[in-house]
Amino acid sequence: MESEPNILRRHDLDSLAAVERAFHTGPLSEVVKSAPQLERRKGLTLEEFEREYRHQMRPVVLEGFVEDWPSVQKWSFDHLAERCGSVRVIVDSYNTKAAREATVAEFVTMLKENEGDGATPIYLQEWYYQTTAPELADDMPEMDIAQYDFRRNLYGDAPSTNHQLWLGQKGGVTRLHQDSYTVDVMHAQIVGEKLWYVMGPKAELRADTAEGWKALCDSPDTELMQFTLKPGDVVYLPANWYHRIELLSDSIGLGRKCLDEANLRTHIRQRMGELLALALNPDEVKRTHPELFDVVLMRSRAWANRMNIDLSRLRP
Ligand SMILES: O=C(O)CCC(=O)C(=O)O
Repeated sequence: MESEPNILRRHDLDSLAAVERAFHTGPLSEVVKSAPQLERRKGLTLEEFEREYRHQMRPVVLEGFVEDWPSVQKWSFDHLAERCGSVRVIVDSYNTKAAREATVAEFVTMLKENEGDGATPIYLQEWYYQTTAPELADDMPEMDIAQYDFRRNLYGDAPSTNHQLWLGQKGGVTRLHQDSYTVDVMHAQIVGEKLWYVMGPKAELRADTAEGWKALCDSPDTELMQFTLKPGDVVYLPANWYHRIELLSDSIGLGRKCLDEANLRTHIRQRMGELLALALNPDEVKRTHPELFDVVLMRSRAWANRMNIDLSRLRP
């Protein structure tokens, strides 16, 4: 298997660490400080959103778009502990060494005990709350701008992984990545503030050297921008935009993914590609992506389930 030439797209731990390091030291760390702000629009109608942003594949922050959501009005960590304290979640799931299971109530206690200098921020990333705490959905009503999501046509109405809650402490970071399977990102900020850095889908890093980073910073294809997402704001990022997030305060956000029908073919090809690699080339996949193997297997099982595919049979 050939290695991916664009380091930004690699998933091995060394490449992920190199990219994260570049936000703290070297050419990129200087450039991000003065990166242009992503456009912000207030009072955008559905028609304007579709015409000026979605159909042009232009990212935008919709300021105050969900400011009247009950979650934005009343949620806090304590509120969630009272409401669904016994629900089990995986805390720090993006860090294989730190990942651990806890209840929501235990997680909130952990946050309170993890204060002070030198404490590593705790982050509950990608909580698929729809299966374990579906009642929370009432506080985050569906957005009209997300109705184009084609996943419902593909997978039906069963609770899916395209709504995720992200709860974490000031200083928490989600490293630079693109979302899998060519889905658009819509992220609503519920509590606190997050700083986002984004880069366009053509951003490319060929070498983890000062020259490599300088070339990335100088290229017009990189389209580096920043913005702060505040309670009630929603960001729309078309598929394949890179994003890195830093929590400026304790924060709760809702990640809402949307599959644009225009990306259907690519979406299916990527899902099938993953399945075929697992089925036909498992040893090599395990060798080249040890940290991803189990995740991909789990995702593929969930996908087969959603597609009503019975994995114990060869014929329908
Ligand atoms: O808020 C975060 O930390 C990450 C969110 C994200 O990557 C997403 O919604 O796609």
